[in-house]
Amino acid sequence: MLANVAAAALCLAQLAHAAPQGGNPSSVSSSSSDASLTSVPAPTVTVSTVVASPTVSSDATLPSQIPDPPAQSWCTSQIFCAGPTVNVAGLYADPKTFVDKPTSASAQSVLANFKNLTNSSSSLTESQLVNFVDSKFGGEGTELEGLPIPDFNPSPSFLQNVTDPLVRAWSGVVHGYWTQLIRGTNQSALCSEGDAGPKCESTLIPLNHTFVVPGGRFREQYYWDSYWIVQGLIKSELFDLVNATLQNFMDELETIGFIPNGGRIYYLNRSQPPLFINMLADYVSATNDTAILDRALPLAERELTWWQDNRTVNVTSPFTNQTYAVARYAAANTAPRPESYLTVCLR
Ligand SMILES: *[C@@H]1O[C@H](CO)[C@@H](O)[C@H](O)[C@H]1NC(C)=O
Ligand SMILES: *[C@@H]1O[C@H](CO)[C@@H](O)[C@H](O)[C@H]1NC(C)=O
Ligand SMILES: *[C@@H]1O[C@H](CO)[C@@H](O)[C@H](O)[C@H]1NC(C)=O
Ligand SMILES: *[C@@H]1O[C@H](CO)[C@@H](O)[C@H](O)[C@H]1NC(C)=O
Ligand SMILES: *[C@@H]1O[C@H](CO)[C@@H](O)[C@H](O)[C@H]1NC(C)=O
Ligand SMILES: *[C@@H]1O[C@H](CO)[C@@H](O)[C@H](O)[C@H]1NC(C)=O
Ligand SMILES: *[C@@H]1O[C@H](CO)[C@@H](O)[C@H](O)[C@H]1NC(C)=O
Ligand SMILES: *[C@@H]1O[C@H](CO)[C@@H](O)[C@H](O)[C@H]1NC(C)=O
Ligand SMILES: *[C@@H]1O[C@H](CO)[C@@H](O)[C@H](O)[C@H]1NC(C)=O
Ligand SMILES: *[C@@H]1O[C@H](CO)[C@@H](O)[C@H](O)[C@H]1NC(C)=O
Ligand SMILES: CC(=O)N[C@H]1CO[C@H](CO)[C@@H](O)[C@@H]1O
Repeated sequence: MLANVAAAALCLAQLAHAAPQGGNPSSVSSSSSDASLTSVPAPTVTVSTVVASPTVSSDATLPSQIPDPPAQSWCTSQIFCAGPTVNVAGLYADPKTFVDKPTSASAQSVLANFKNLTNSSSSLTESQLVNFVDSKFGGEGTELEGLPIPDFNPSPSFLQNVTDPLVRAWSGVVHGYWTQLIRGTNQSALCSEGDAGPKCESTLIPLNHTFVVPGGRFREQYYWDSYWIVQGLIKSELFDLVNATLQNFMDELETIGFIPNGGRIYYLNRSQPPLFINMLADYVSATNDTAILDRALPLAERELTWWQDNRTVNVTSPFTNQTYAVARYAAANTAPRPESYLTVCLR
């Protein structure tokens, strides 16, 4: 079996939600003409197009194809959700790399090209697949852009309360990481409509407001990560970014009906701890912006209903015969997770 049984290191990285990349924020290039102490220019988001690094030789033939996992009604992309071929070939150390690459042509034509390639499936080699992916897919994360934080205050008041000078200096550095983690959707990089449908296909769920990413492979907005991000943003007095984060979640509640795990279609049947209402409460306490509640409260009710209807079971205690409503995680999914396909934690 050619499956790339990814190393435990990856599992650790997934758990740790990898630290922001980009190094020391004080070294952010100041190319922007109006750069000043309080206006930090947009970071250059390195859209690292990871180079394929298969663990087998390039002329190795792919394993005979295992049957496709059952198609999932909620994730209909034939390229990114169902097919195992690219994933079992283990082109990248992280299976998330492939599913975050938008196609460079219509889904229909990419699938036709692939079908053509696999006509002689017994001899399809690792290098043929690398060439195919390189020519038909773009860089992972290319639809996102780094954004500046207007009027970034490098010295918010919480820092004055940190008495130990070393801890204060370190807190200032951590505060500076915000400048590396602000993203927007690059609208002109999204797949546009052509005469015969979308000109390309991508797993990204585009968001209309600015957001903060956890960093590393987590290049989208995430649900419960945002709860912790909001705690920090409030300390850092970056209230507009909290508002924008909440606006994105409200958009998702309106358009999707619940808040998915993260901003990719392969997360559409998974949520995360439902902390929207806590983020909202923290934001309103910190800002007194009660105007947000007109839109937010009905949507918070909607989220609660979604959890009650889709994620709650009645459990009767065998000891007391009392029945309790228990909310739990669940996913209507019987296939491998596309972004963690065949990833096995060894420890
Ligand atoms: C399929 O392969 C043939 C032979 O190499 C080529 O002529 C044709 O253009 C290919 N079609 C597609 C859709 O890739
Ligand atoms: C590969 O198979 C497809 C679908 O059966 C067919 O349309 C195409 O012409 C074949 N290509 C080659 C190169 O044989
Ligand atoms: C700083 O400490 C004072 C005194 O404990 C407290 O009143 C104030 O809220 C603190 N400020 C911040 C920004 O945490
Ligand atoms: C946005 O996407 C367009 C089209 O791909 C590209 O030319 C432009 O450089 C992107 N902007 C940023 C800031 O990445
Ligand atoms: C929060 O964001 C919304 C949408 O962009 C905007 O209309 C509203 O004015 C913002 N609220 C504050 C207090 O800035
Ligand atoms: C973003 O705005 C566009 C255009 O107004 C809209 O069609 C789309 O549904 C919005 N996205 C979300 C997640 O609300
Ligand atoms: C919010 O409003 C209350 C009541 O007017 C006031 O006591 C409190 O200081 C305000 N908080 C902020 C953060 O402005
Ligand atoms: C989930 O809940 C919503 C609204 O509460 C309901 O309309 C929908 O049918 C439920 N979906 C499933 C798969 O149970
Ligand atoms: C749990 O019990 C309540 C009260 O009897 C009922 O309304 C609800 O539909 C039950 N929920 C489920 C998931 O069975
Ligand atoms: C729980 O209910 C069942 C059936 O109604 C009964 O047989 C059992 O004795 C009850 N147990 C307790 C602890 O009340
Ligand atoms: C149970 C569940 O989560 N169902 C959802 C699966 O995803 C589709 C598409 O987003 C939703 O409509 C379902 O409610």
